[in-house]
Amino acid sequence: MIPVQGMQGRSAFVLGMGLSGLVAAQALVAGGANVLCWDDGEAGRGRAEEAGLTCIDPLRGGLEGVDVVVCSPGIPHLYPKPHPAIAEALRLGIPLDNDIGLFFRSFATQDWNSFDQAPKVVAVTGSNGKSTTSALIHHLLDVAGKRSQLAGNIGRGVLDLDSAEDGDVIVLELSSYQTELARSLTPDIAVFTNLSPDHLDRHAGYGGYFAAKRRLFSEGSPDYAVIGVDEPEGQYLAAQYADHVSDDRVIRVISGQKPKGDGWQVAARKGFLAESRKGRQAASIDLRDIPGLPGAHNHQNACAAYAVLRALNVAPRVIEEGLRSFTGLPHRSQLVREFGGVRFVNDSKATNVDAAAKALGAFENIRWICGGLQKEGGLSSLSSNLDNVRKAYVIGREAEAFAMQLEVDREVCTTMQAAVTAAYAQSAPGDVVLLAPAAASFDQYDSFEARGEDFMAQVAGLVEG
Ligand code: UMA
Repeated sequence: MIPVQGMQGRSAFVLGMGLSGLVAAQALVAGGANVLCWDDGEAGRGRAEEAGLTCIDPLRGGLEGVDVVVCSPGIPHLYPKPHPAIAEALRLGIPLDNDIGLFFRSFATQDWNSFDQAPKVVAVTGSNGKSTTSALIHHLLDVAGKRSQLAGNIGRGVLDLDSAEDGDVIVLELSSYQTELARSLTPDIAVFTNLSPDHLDRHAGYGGYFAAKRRLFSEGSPDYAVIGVDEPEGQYLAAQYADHVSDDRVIRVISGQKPKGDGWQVAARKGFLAESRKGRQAASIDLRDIPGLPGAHNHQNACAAYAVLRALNVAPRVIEEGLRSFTGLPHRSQLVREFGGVRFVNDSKATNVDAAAKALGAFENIRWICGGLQKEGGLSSLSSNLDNVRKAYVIGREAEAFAMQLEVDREVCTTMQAAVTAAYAQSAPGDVVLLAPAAASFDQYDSFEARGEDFMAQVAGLVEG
């Protein structure tokens, strides 16, 4: 745990006792703060009390005399409207922060004076590919023999990290909820993967969503900015950050095009990664047969992670070795099994149309398991991605209505078991049974993870039965 600095004898109120809030409260206590907490759920308050923390209702005097309110990322701090406790804190003029802000102010310690190499922080944001890129950077650092730790939106509160040792690299995945609120955001290397609409209600629209992510670059002026420039927002960010076209502090990540000009660039094109610097090709890697990184979207993730490692002076051949041994993350293009010449791939994390489209572009001869709780915007934008689909097997409580919108051969299965059984029974060697729902899981499951686990259990049942 990283004790929070600068709060000795001061008082903090932590809102939300989930993964980030609970450890933030404990880290504040470890730093000598007087801490009060709250969670709207009984289970959250129970967790706090079990950890020896004091819960008090913020709307019944709990915020009196408080120096800072630390808000968990899932709790709206501004849009669509502030949580009532935040509204009260704002009315009282109490500063707001989150665990990310506390982390950046507490990470460096006196011990660093004796280190040969100061620890560094790599922070990754963007709409898609954040988790894979962050996990891949962590893996590549490991292969390169550099000690690293991974936390943030990937499922571990940042203050839960161990204090850094000489030469450590910390890799943080940061969501827009987290970057928007942090009062301190000073990574050494900042990464922006790409931008597409998500969480718009929490940021009052697309501009607010981009502005939240942009703070990672504008607040702390990182030494290196690795920026996906496939969308105008990435191009704008790079152009704002760079002093001139060939400014080496910016590494541009490009998809589907060759690098152009003098700037430092890493491009993914036709399954190859190419690094170009000062107008010359510096390295090239064939990504096509790397099982842990299938598809153009994963090649973009590979380029971003490669760029970070290059900024840390790791040689291309060491990075290539690491890319080849990366096994991917659970529920994201995860190769579950190959059985009777048929591959089973779990991309349960494809909870929206954009992510499902990317998964559909990564494979051929697809038996596509899709459906669930549909998101805004319908499925029409998927129509250009259905060329590789042999047939869709639709799950979910509203499977029939979902299936009606698909312009492809389809079968209403409703349950995962029926879908996996039918897809396998109708498949031929070379086919891929792909779970990429293009919908949230909450109509049938507690989470996308539970849905992916069910898919894997049904596949195991087929193989064993
Ligand atoms: N709560 C309230 N009042 C509310 C809402 C929630 O009291 O109005 C309480 C809940 O009862 C619960 C706690 O707040 O006890 C949950 O807090 P939280 O939703 O902020 O979740 P944490 O468990 O702290 O997890 C958070 C991130 N969650 C969200 O951003 C929603 C996790 O990202 C992250 O891994 C974790 O911190 C550690 O940093 C998850 C996520 O879904 C994976 N992220 C979103 C995404 O990827 O799309 C952004």
